[in-house]
Amino acid sequence: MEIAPGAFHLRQFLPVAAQRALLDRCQSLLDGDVPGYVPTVRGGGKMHVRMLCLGRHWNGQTYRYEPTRADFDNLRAPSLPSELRDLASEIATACGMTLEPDICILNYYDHEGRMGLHQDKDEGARSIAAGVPVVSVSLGDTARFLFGGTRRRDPVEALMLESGDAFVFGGPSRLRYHGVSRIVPQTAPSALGIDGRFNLTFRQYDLDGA
Ligand SMILES: O=C(O)CCC(=O)C(=O)O
Repeated sequence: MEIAPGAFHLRQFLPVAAQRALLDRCQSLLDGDVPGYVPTVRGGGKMHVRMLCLGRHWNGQTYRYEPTRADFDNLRAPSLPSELRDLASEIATACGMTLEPDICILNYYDHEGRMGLHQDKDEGARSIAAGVPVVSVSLGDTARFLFGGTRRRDPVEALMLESGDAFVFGGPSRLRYHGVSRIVPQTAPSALGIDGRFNLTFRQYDLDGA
């Protein structure tokens, strides 16, 4: 469903078996050799998610992408697995857009998890200017997702993102503010056996090398 020009909510894009396989992948990545962590952002506040960046690391102090986790443990960001890359490209194509992702931010939200309204604007200038979409995939408990305009004060719509849903925002919607106001406990499909929620957001930093 197109909810604004360039913004699409694809309900139940992933069947439960595919959600299960992706969930296993997310859990092993988050608890892997380069584990997820709770970033401290500028000003000293802690985020309300456990985060792991693949492909490039997003530094919560500088708000820039970099190869290693200079704001945490200096470990190199794990590479972005090809099957995750392919999934994100497939979702973008389903919305009539093109994405060759080189970054994925994997977030785990417990029942207290949330994320304030923000724009995704730290990717390469050419990629943003071209409106290359951000593709998001949700697994586990439902999230109340906020989607606003390109100015912080613009009205905000609340959408419930359920397990298996994809959300895509590109073109004129690429710089819309968005966030997660709450997680709805015990709403994950029982077959997943998960408490809380994973979200993967795929982005393309490099467009023709910039
Ligand atoms: O969890 C979500 O649905 C949104 C995540 C997000 O906004 C981000 O990673 O920038």
